[in-house]
Amino acid sequence: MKSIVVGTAGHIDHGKSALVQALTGTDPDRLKEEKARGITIDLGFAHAVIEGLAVAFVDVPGHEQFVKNMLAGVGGIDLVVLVVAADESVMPQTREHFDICRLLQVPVGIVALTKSDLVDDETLSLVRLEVRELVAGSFLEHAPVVPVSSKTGEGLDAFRAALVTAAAAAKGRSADGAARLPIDRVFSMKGFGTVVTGTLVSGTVRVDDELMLLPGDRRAKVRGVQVHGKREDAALAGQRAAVNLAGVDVEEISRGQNLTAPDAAAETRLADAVLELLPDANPLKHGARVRFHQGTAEILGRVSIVGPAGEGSQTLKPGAKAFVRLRLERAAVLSRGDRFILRAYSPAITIAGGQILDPLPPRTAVRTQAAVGRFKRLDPAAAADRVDAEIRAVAAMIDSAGGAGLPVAALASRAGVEPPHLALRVDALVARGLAARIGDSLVAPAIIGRVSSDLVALLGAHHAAQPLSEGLPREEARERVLPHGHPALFEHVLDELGRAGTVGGRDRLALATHRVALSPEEKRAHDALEDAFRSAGLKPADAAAVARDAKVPSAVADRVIKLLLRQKILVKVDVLLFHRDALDRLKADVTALKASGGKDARLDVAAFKDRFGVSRKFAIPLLEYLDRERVTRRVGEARVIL
Ligand SMILES: Nc1nc2c(ncn2[C@@H]2O[C@H](COP(=O)(O)OP(=O)(O)OP(=O)(O)O)[C@@H](O)[C@H]2O)c(=O)[nH]1
Ligand SMILES: [Mg+2]
Repeated sequence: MKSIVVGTAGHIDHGKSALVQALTGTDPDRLKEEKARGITIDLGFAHAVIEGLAVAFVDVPGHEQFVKNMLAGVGGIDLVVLVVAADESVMPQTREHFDICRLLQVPVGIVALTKSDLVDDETLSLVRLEVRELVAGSFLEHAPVVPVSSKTGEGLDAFRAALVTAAAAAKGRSADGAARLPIDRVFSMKGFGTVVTGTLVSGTVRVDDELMLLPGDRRAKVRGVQVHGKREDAALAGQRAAVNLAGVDVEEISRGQNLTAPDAAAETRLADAVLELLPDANPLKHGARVRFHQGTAEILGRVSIVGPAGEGSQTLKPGAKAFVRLRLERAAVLSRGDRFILRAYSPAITIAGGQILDPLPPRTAVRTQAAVGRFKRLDPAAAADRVDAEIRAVAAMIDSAGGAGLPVAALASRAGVEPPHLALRVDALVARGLAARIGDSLVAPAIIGRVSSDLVALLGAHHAAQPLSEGLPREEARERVLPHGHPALFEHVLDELGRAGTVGGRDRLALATHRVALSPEEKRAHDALEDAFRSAGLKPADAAAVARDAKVPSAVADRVIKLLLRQKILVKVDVLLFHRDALDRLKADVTALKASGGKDARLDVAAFKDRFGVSRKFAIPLLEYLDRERVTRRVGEARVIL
């Protein structure tokens, strides 16, 4: 059965609740205070099946003090019934509620001229005219205007027929999206525990799902689901659902929070958006404090107008559209594409509405021309279609992510891409040259090019400054060209440069063209020192003495010895330096001892001293070296040859 969520809207006392009751048999006013005062205060809910269509009604209060409750109800509706009492016609909250629905882009609606039993035909025609004037040029321009009396029942059949026809035009919500349910009520039910209700604006909620409560980052498991008062295995987008949760107490949840799939939306206090100021609102100043309404949440915040500071840029004119950055005083749960309403801080009247462009924007300045450029890329109004809009926006997010990259998961939570489309969008971004996939992230090709050329320049500079060094330590190179970047990006760039034959090396990176360049003096020192150490064998030479004998200045000797060590021609054992060949021979000789000495070949310090002609002072570090090299293993005072 097709189902739809229908919201009422309209001025106080115009007959919204009475109409819902007439259609469903349920009085949506459930609070004691509502009964006593004869008005709706908070949201009311009722449902009915009308000509095979399952209709869930969200009845809202008309009182100007309770517009915030109205806003909590209207967020997820598919169709609005704008209620205008025939005996009063269009009143202030008729306009305000209508503006809100228009700004939230409620797709379709119908107008009910209620209390038709109280007026004559002439008055009815007059009210009709006033309504037509109000809705001219809007989504309700061609909406049916149906006179009804909840008292006599007159017009109700025509109203039901109009509702079913209009519902056919309401586009369904996507059950493929990530599950998101802005919570409008929380209560505890005996025998069940915590229950939250709300309109499932996208995705599917199934029994046993592990979901998140945001803000707050709490996990909750779905124990049961009810739709229209019946137990179900799942609730789908576009349905009102009651969800029984395990693992959370009622006290921990409140209206305004969201029940979502992991990665469905971002928890954020900063959001970039496009805003439309109502024609009859006051001018909106840069930095103005406002009430931000999204889903079922109301959060105080400030609005920054985007663009270079200049004449007129400090204030937004009534009726104007602008890019803005919202700075919220508490966390909201947002994704790209979410619609929201702004009300003035005081008096609390509706002044604007808009759409989120980026719920996790980079913390860069917004009063610049560069910021305007970024917003234009995020703005769906500039795109050919929805797919194009998503790709342009994600590309802008990738660019501003720089070397850190944009995690693929952010395409869903931040860019609002539906999970089944993630892989397609990634492919399209790569195919269009807008992104490269690096591990779990997307990185702008320009960044890869930048890191690559920075690394080549850095290595060039290093070789020029230190011609004796074979290269720059890998970690140091990464720190210098990509301090906060994605680690896989550096490896990717190195791979590319390696494959192209530009850069080589493992622990130390060098340009392929680099050769350790020795000056004639260094070359002479290199040969002299190497010869001296080679002929010293296992009697380690004193570096300073060798340098002195070869007439090499000590600064040059230091440099050249470091080079010999890096080249692994010299090896440091403890504080002693040996030529590599001497140590290799030692290892071979000790191993050969085993061949001649049988299975249980042992070597003690005294035997070692005799055999290799070294003093005790050098024997011990050398034996320990052999242990480390796994040629021998120490057993008590002796060594077993392995
Ligand atoms: N004569 C007549 N009275 C009606 C009709 N519909 C509603 N009323 C009366 O109008 C009053 C207000 O009706 P509600 O349905 O509570 O109005 P509402 O729009 O829900 O008001 P709020 O929720 O407070 O904004 C009640 O006394 C109803 O009995 C109607 O069709 N004919
Ligand atoms: Mg009411």
